[in-house]
Amino acid sequence: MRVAGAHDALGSTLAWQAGFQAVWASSFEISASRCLPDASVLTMTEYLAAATNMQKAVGIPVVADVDTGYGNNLNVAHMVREYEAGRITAVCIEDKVYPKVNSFAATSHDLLPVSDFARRIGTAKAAQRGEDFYVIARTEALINGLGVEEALKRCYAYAEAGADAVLIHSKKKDQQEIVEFLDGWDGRLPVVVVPTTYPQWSAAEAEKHGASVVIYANQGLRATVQALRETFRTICQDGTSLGVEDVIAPVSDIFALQKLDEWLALEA
Ligand code: SPV
Ligand code: MG
Repeated sequence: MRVAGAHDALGSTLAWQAGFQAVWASSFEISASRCLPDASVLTMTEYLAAATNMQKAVGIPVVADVDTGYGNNLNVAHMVREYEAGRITAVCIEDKVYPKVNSFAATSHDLLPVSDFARRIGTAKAAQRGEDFYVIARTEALINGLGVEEALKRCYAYAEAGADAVLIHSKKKDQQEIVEFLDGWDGRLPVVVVPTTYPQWSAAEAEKHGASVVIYANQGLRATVQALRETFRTICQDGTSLGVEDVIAPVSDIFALQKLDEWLALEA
């Protein structure tokens, strides 16, 4: 399964139209859309509102990145109930200490003891009310430099605690430690990978090595930043939008994304 990161309904819709099978409600994207760091600054309510706006717009599942779960196990139970009530299909909780900072930030990434996070996963699973809600356990062991063995040990413990899938994250420039993880994994649960810093590793290769889900977590946001920057700079410099008209979407395209005809038909 291939998943694209987004932070709003528009990005989610474009990912869906492009053929992605799910949308990642990325904490990095959602916080960046407010020009705030991905550092547990926004509240659960704000992340939830973003995720539900995304889910309302698309016919594919939203997988919500819920960081560390926004506090202790009480917060995690509350979070699960709120996301489930918001019709979110899955949440992904990471084993870092709250407050967390984005995995690529040059700072410390302290982990909870494995038994504490396993209990947290158990709490999350016990809190869900229906059958169709999934909890992904994400280990930051490789981000913390603890190695593949520790990452495997943690993921087995999280599987034991009831996780529905595990996510293994790396900030290395190549996929080697992810491949080692996949080679060492016994396949008891699906594995999710996020090839941001090792883009040369294709989804097809990841799947061949046993990954079930590949998340392109932030490429949409980075494309948006680049496109807006170039467009605004050109218009500001030229004093006319003529130089960008051929490369920006026509207004009719925006009307189609808004489903304007369907809305107008309600009053026809
Ligand atoms: C996110 O997209 O918010 C993620 C993935 O958690 S990463 O930014 O790579 O940590
Ligand atoms: Mg995140």
